[in-house]
Amino acid sequence: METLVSAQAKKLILASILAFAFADAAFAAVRTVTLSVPGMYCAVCPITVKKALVKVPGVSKAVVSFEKKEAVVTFDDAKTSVKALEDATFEAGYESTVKGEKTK
Ligand SMILES: [Cu+2]
Repeated sequence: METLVSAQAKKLILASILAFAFADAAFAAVRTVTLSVPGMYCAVCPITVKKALVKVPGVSKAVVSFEKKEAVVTFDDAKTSVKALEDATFEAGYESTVKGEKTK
């Protein structure tokens, strides 16, 4: 009796894990975030930042503005993360933080 219950419980747990994994995959999508990059001090800086960002696998677009001191990055949520984008600019010499996200 007890083993039957626990077997059913296991099945239920497994089912919910699977459901969660599928739901997660369905939500993985293309996202556009704006990173604040305050350390850019001349017209060449955005080029360096852009190069660093587009090198990240999953990034499809990076528009870097020196005037606004920000980078608008479009990326595939399943392949990369905001953290990876921040790390990429940091490694290029520019600290960045998320300013906002564009939602459709
Ligand atoms: Cu510069």
